[in-house]
Amino acid sequence: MSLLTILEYPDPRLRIKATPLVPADFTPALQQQIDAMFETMYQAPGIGLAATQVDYHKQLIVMDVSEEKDQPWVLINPTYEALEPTQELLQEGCLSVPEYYADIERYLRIKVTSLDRHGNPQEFECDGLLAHCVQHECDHLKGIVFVDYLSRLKQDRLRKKYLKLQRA
Ligand code: GNR
Ligand code: NI
Repeated sequence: MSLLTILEYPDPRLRIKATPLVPADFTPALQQQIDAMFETMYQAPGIGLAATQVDYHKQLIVMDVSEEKDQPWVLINPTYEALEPTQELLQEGCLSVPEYYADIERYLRIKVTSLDRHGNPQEFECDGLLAHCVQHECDHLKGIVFVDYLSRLKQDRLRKKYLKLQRA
């Protein structure tokens, strides 16, 4: 087992923008990084983990939204587009903001384009929780945390609360 440390809000490293992976990045070391991210995500437990959260600033996401936790997904250099303008509210949590939940509005249906763990192109359409999760993880790669969508007042309270918890 090699568990990685998950950065916690308001750690400034969560604001670093991830860079795309290039063909030369597809090494055994990358496969080890992906496996370590899955172990970390399953152990947490979470349904997704972006590389940014483990202080690795490349465009890499691991996800598994299945009940049985037997459908690992790897998204590398992901992009998405909305399939319709409809947005929906869904309660989100984040491993980098432990034990805090908020309703966040995101596209209901999206088309995702990315590479898989071997660098092969993959494309899929999704909705509901999976679509929310992809948008949440893609935000992490851009340095965005879901609490950024909340009011300034709520963000100020959260920042203070988590700084205090981390000092303790
Ligand atoms: O485990 C997680 N659950 C979740 C629920 C709703 C929307 C998004 C998520 S992602 C989150 C794990 C995490 O922090 N990923 O970055
Ligand atoms: Ni998150």
